Amino acid sequence: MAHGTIYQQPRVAPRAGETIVTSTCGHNCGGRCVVNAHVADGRIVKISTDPGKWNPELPPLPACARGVGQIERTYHPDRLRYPMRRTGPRGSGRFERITWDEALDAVARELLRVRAQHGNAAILDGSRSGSLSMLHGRGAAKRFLHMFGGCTDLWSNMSAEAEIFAVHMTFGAKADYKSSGREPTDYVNSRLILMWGWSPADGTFGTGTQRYLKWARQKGVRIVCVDPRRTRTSSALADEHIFIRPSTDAAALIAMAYVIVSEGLHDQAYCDRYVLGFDEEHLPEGAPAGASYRSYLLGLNDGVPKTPEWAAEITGMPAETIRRLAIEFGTTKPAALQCGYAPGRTAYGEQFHRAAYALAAITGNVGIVGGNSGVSNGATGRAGIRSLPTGSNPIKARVSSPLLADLLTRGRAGGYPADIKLVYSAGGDLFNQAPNAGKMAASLDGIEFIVAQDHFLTPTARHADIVLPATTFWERNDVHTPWAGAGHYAIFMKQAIAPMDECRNDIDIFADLARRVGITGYNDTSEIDWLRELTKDAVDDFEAFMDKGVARFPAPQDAVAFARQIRDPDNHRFSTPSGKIEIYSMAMAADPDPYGLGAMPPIPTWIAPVVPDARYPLSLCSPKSRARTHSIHGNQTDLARVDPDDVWLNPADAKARGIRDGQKVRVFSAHGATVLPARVTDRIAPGVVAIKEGAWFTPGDDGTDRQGCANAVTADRSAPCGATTYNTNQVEVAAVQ
Ligand SMILES: Nc1nc2c(c(=O)[nH]1)N[C@H]1C(S)=C(S)[C@@H](COP(=O)(O)OP(=O)(O)OC[C@H]3O[C@@H](n4cnc5c(=O)[nH]c(N)nc54)[C@H](O)[C@@H]3O)O[C@H]1N2
Ligand SMILES: Nc1nc2c(c(=O)[nH]1)N[C@H]1C(S)=C(S)[C@@H](COP(=O)(O)OP(=O)(O)OC[C@H]3O[C@@H](n4cnc5c(=O)[nH]c(N)nc54)[C@H](O)[C@@H]3O)O[C@H]1N2
Ligand SMILES: [Mo]
Repeated sequence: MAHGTIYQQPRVAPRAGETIVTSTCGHNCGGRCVVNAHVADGRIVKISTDPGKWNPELPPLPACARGVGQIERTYHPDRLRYPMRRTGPRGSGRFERITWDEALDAVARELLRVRAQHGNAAILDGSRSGSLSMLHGRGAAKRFLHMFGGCTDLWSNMSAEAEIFAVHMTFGAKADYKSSGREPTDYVNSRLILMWGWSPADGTFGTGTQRYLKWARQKGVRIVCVDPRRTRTSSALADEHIFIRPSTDAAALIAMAYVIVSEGLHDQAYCDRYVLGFDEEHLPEGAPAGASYRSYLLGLNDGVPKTPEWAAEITGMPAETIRRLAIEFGTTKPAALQCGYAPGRTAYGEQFHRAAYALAAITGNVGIVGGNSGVSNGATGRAGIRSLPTGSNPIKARVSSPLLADLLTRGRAGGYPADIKLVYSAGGDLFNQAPNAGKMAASLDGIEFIVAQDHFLTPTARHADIVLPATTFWERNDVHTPWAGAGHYAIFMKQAIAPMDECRNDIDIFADLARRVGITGYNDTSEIDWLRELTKDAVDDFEAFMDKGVARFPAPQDAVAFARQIRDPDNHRFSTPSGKIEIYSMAMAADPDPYGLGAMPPIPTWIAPVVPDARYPLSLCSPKSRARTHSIHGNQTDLARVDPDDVWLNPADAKARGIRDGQKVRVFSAHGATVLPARVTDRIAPGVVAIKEGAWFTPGDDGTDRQGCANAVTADRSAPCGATTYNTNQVEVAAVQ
């Protein structure tokens, strides 16, 4: 395993009396930046970041407004400071202060009672991605619940399950989506970059990604963006922007493949050697005639050739644009398709990613310098750094994450594996971040006990019976690795201040609970010993790492994933059943419905995601806000100014509804409603609206949300692969009188 070189990134000079402590945001943000606390008299008085100059070999790791906003967050007047017990109805926000002993006794008692009366499956792990660092992350809750005998799990990844699934089916079981893309250092080697539903300048996707893209652009790489919104990334970098309706991307990619194949622009030699299922000559034994992708594209079975005209109807992209883009992608070598996760957070999200990888494969762009698989993560992975071991869950009750509201509403009567009686939420805000918040809030009557461990009285914590105040990352030591699996470095998150008031580390809270419920061996190791242990395969000089803050590891041998499989296929097979890139997935053919969530065809296929409904004519997408990491920072008025909440509406759609820019509007769907200002802009495609995800669900007496929470209107629907479907939702918008 590669060992690191320890660095101190450049720092802003401290003022007299200040010490500087290096850390990084522990939250589920796509960046992993240097965030320095200037500490004086035990208080963070300022946050600075890496002022280093651009150097592609040793890139600076500068923080954004959210990193700087950590000071407003840490000392926010609403911080939870002591344990509390609910005194009013659920959701009323009425609580009273209690002692840690009272709180932990109550939680332990309820855990034991629910386990005895209903079994472990009645306990739901509601923890999520609030903290993803190696020690004080989500693993603390999992480890506890697993040792307690297990719990029901929301198994699917809320961000990227469609990509995770599609990577496994296409590139093989051993391919990790985090390292199935390419290092940003390779962007400059492309001749064309096609950014598809990917805007790292809005939704950070690797620290420095935007800077590397700019570098590529300066070196003459052409950049085209396909997105329902003209994003900040697109405005800054793209030679061309193409609008598309959300949740229709597979159709556009399939039509591009049709053009490339019918014009003979595909790389037949590459397909013959590396690809399964492109044409009839390369199908596995037993596959029915006509099962190849080529046959599907040409409409040999269903009589529907997947022409640009066919896709134009579905996507709103002009047929001529699809044709031109396809020819450009098919004739420019190397060309890199860079996808975000968002188009996969749709009703058939797996088809989007599979169609994207297929396009990259038939043009011979997978595994070559300057090309890309379609995945926008890096090629590094975690460089051998591990997180707190959680053990495995003895209970096999698993539910697809977007179905949470339905699980809580219907339980076993609805075909789910359990009736949930207790929800343990440590570092998650699921009642806000999972879809259909209104249904969620209405589903809690049957739940006997909710524990929330957090920093604030979030929309989730408001519903809890017991609220426990946790430390923030400033109040403990930890280690973190890059979110996007690129850049081969790690940051030591050094403790800057003492725990605030009565706040405690999650792992210590669970250790106390473990003692109370009779678990032994939950944690016998000190914080620093854990961190030394978890990093030992990557970091030689742990003391220096603690002291200086950044460890850089050697770059992976190949900057582009799957380079070995392409260079030396005899010795390096893809880990698919056939050993090739599977446009035709043998695993999917053998088991089309592995999760009981709907059947999936073995080749990328367009499946219409919604039945048109005249009451809800607008397609909603809910991208990331620059002022938040999901719901985190949602209560910070200063930071909110960076990216105010609003609903983007095309001028034509606004005019048809008599809506002016800045006017308050009601956005509603079959599932609920929210109110927020309209932003009338030609930066969004006609027929599409966008609300930035993560605003705090704040329903009024009529159930209408007051603060622009996207999940007030989203459906609790799962894709067949388990993916969330935030970007497949139909709504209507009306002016508020
Ligand atoms: N500022 C900020 N950055 C973040 C996060 C955050 O909370 N805040 N969270 C991080 C996390 S956990 C994740 S998973 C990633 C998310 O990463 P992504 O999923 O890549 O990010 P999104 O912002 O959801 O969407 C990216 C772009 O896709 C567009 N889009 C939405 N729906 C569709 C569609 O159906 N088709 C097409 N073609 N485009 C579509 C949006 O307009 C947006 O510009 O971001 C990470 N970065
Ligand atoms: N409409 C819509 N909804 C979405 C998305 C979308 O695109 N559209 N994107 C989805 C995505 S990509 C994701 S990843 C999920 C994220 O969903 P979550 O992981 O539930 O969201 P966060 O808002 O990050 O919530 C984390 C909570 O953890 C708390 N927290 C942070 N650090 C700590 C800690 O150290 N200890 C404890 N105990 N608590 C801590 C925070 O205060 C916050 O309340 O949201 C999803 N929701
Ligand atoms: Mo995510």
